[in-house]
Amino acid sequence: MRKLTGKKWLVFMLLCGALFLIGCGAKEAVSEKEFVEEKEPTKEIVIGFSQLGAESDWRTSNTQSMKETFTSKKGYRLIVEDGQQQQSNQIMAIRKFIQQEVDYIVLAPVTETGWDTVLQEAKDAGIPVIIVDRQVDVSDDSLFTCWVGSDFALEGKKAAEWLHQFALAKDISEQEIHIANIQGTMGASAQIGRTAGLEEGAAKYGWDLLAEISGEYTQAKGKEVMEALLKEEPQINVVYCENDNMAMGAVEAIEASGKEIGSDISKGQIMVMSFDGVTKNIMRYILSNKISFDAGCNPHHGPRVETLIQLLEAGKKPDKFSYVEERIYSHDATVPSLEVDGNSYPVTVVTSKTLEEFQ
Ligand code: GYE
Repeated sequence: MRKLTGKKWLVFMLLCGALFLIGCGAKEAVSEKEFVEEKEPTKEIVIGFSQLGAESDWRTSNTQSMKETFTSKKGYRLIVEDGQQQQSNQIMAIRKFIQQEVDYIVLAPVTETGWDTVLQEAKDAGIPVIIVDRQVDVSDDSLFTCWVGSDFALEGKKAAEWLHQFALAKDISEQEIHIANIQGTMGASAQIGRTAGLEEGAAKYGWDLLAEISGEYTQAKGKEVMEALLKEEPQINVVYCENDNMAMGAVEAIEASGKEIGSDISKGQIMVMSFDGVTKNIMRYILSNKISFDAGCNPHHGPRVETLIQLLEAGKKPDKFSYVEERIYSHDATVPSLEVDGNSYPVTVVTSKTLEEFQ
């Protein structure tokens, strides 16, 4: 190699210095980029939601609440699968979520039993499962992480207690009460709890519980069942519907039959009782006494599920069961409040003002 001398040496040194400075600058630019990347939310949370169906207004609000909560803006990816009221569809959806390696599975189960195998598969895959709305009846509680929803047995007890208090206040003897129960999907927690409340009340107070038939939580089926009941059991004076869509169907059938709807059962009216109280439309039914009593059932579980997921993300252990608070609605103030299991529950009388709270 030739030796560098004089001017050439100086040029060489200046070049080295310049390269060194460029090098530093480049290094600084890289570390700045790394810093920015570190600060951005890196992990998208993928949630597979197996919704049981789209059978009612309650269900529509429930799905909407999940969609509104788990947005991409907040770093979530929500995959919704509609089970169309078939457990087999829900089992397929859960298996698909496992294959997709989602971070969480949220399950709104159609019925309580039959989940052991597929939940074991999710557990083996290490995916936490959050149950929402209805419950699962599994041999091992560790097959799901936690549950959030309503106390359906309490809702049923509230309805029965209201009917008892109403009859007392109106001087109607318990034996004069002839009830038809339009039940929800058989084996669903909401059906089991609400039916239990009514049956307990009938046994305790001596009501005539004429018929119990499932209307599968839909308006069409509720109407069909009511049409048949009106022919078979003409003495019915109370219809206990286990959700509002079936109640709307029953109302249609009663109106078409020429019978009168209302709470004056001693004057031959048929009184409709129901559950959910989610929409403005239903509040109108209560206002006009087409539905005289409605045990509210809260469908807005999205933010509750988010809280549970955030707790799990933070490495914390949420409560296994979280129950939601709910209201009671009535057409009038005959029964201003209810006592159930030692607790007192106020009854909201629906007015045009109440309507403003609903969509
Ligand atoms: O009452 C009914 C829906 O499980 C609480 O399911 C839910 C019930 C709700 O179809 O409208």
